[in-house]
Amino acid sequence: MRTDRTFTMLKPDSVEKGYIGAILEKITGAGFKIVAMKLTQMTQSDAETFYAVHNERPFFGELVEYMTRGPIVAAVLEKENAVQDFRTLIGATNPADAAEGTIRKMYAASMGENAVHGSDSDENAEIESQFHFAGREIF
Ligand code: IDP
Ligand code: MG
Repeated sequence: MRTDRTFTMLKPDSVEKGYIGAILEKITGAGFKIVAMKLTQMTQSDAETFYAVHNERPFFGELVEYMTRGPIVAAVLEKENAVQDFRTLIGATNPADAAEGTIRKMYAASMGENAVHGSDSDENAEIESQFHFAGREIF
């Protein structure tokens, strides 16, 4: 299992607020190389599948509605120790708890609308990348 790739989404709130450029600048400035990227919109079924691990949680309906309400930027990122370093760069799930200078601290509004996704393991990075991209779209 490779350890130098992770998967991210700039969530609908980031796109709506015009933060795509600023967030990508933070990501590349932190040493991540973009090896796949697109603007896309998740369907209800896409979001239910992508977040299936959370389907028993009370916020699941809200999460699916949020993630499908507009376009997202999906991307695969490459860097040594990618998963862990990217989670550090984005900060805690709740922006109120996120460290100063992290993407969620800078750009997220709330626990629900928290600007950006980052895979939580090498295995999920691979699964999530393949969910959004064909092999020939990852460079
Ligand atoms: P993560 O994105 O930091 O890995 P997870 O616990 O995997 O956090 O939750 C997935 C997503 O579900 C979060 O990024 C956030 O958008 C949403 N979420 C998590 N907890 C809550 C909550 O308590 N209320 C509303 N939305 C939540
Ligand atoms: Mg998670």
